[in-house]
Amino acid sequence: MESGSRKKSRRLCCIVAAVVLLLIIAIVLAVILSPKDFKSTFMQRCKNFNGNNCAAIWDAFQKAYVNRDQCDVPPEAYDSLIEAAPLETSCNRMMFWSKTKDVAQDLAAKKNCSTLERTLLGSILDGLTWCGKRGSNETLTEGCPKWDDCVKNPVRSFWNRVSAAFGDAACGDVTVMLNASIPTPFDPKSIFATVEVKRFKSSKVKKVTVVLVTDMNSVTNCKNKSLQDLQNMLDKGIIYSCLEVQKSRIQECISDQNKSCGSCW
Ligand code: DVN
Repeated sequence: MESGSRKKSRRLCCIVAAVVLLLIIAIVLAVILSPKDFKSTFMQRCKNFNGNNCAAIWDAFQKAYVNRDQCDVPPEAYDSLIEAAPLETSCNRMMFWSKTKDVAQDLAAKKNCSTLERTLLGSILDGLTWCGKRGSNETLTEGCPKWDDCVKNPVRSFWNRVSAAFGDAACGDVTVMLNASIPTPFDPKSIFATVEVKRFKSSKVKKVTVVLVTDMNSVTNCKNKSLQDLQNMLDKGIIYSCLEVQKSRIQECISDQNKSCGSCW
């Protein structure tokens, strides 16, 4: 015969197990963003950023891909979105990156350098997936083409289009964070190479500084052939420099409140 106290402890542990199970289910459901949640996430992020004309920005955004073939959404489809939400940038603080997303975003979040993902459109859509389909006015978040499934998919075309606008806006001293742990830090197939650096004009961009992030896995340095290709691609008149910077040093700098972005190297 079970004593009263043992019965109580059994009941308690069942309640705790049920609560934990419910919590796990809630977290899993929250992670799988439904179309309705996609729009509410879009609007919430827009409002959190500055809250200006979010409804108009949403309308311009979904017009690019709704009721269209999922592999027939060119970057130009987002032109009216760029008009509705022009990229806000400031000279001498713009930071581009390639294969260094985490450290670049960490630095931009804590210091006064700005990446595309810190602009209104970049911050709203970073990390999200979306598409439409013929015959429907819905925004889908499941069953959408993956990045490499087709070039003109809604997500890839969005990033190509906003990256073009970010490259066009480049001005003053520009930084690009590249990865010394890969043999070709300046990847000719990357968005930075195919879209952004082509738009650096010597009338606006005075200097490009490559911050080559090094760590114990580094396989190359500033003498890398692909970095010479980058330098040769630049407009005449744009000063080029390359700095090899330990990842640990950047991470220390991120935690140092008094240092600004550019003083981390
Ligand atoms: O300068 C930056 C920034 O301004 C951005 O607009 O473009 C530049 C970064 O793009 P990139 O030069 O192509 O650098 P990456 O690191 O090769 O790719 C950047 C991002 O594009 C990746 O982080 C992927 O985004 P995700 O999934 O991490 O949110 C995406 N991407 C690129 N190639 C991909 C891919 N995603 C999936 N498969 C691929 N093959």
